[in-house]
Amino acid sequence: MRVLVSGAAGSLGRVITVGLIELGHEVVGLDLVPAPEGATFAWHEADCADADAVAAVFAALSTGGRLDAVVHLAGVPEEVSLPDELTSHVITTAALLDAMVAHDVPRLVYASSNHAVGRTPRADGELTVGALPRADTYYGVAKVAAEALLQLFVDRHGLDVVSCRIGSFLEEPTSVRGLSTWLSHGDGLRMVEAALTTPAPGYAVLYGISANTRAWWDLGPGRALGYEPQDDAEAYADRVEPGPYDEAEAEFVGGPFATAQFQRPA
Ligand code: 15L
Repeated sequence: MRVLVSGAAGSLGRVITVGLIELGHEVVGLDLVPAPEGATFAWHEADCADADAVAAVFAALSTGGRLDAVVHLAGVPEEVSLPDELTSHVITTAALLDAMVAHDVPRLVYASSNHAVGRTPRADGELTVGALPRADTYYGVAKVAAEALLQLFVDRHGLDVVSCRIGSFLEEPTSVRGLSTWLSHGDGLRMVEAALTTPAPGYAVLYGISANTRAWWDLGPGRALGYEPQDDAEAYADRVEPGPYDEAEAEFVGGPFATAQFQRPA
């Protein structure tokens, strides 16, 4: 497949671009910043929040053959102001979707987040894709809105979209919560590859974590789309020290994002 990866220079992007190339896909990177040193694939520097800039990238790409999919990883990965969150996650998604419709690009894989449902109490039991939107931060609100926009474009234009509500994408888990929410680099790639290739998903949601012994999110929807995680955070449990916030972080799905330190005026 020929795949455009936004946020290609980010922590997810650096792993996913290289991994997709190793799997035999043709990757085009898109980011605000120049390609990392040594990158061997095509790269466009543009702000995904700038619809004209995104349209220009798609126009340039259309001369090089058909684009099969977009993997949208761009966006601030933390809590900032509400307007900045909406720009970073919703406006960027809109610009990419409009360009996809204009150029008949049929599929998008979205890096959504557990924080879209992060305010769900852990006491409610295992989190399934049926969980109602319940953001823990403005970051989470923006992810909810981006997911709604994606669903709208699936309904209006017949696109295929998989929203991956990612847990903690790290080389290894670093907290007690992470033993439940970890997504390994290898499984992150498996997740994106499944979301790119699963036949005709329409609009689908999965929880992006590894096969963690202590998981409290349902892996069934991902498995139904062909995502078979191979790693388990438990292998690192001995190295994870208990922290002062473990108890507070265990109350809600979103962990630290659901605690008072993140509360600020809108
Ligand atoms: C996310 O979505 C964030 O981008 C990241 O900073 C972590 O907070 C992660 O979720 C997590 O929940 O561990």
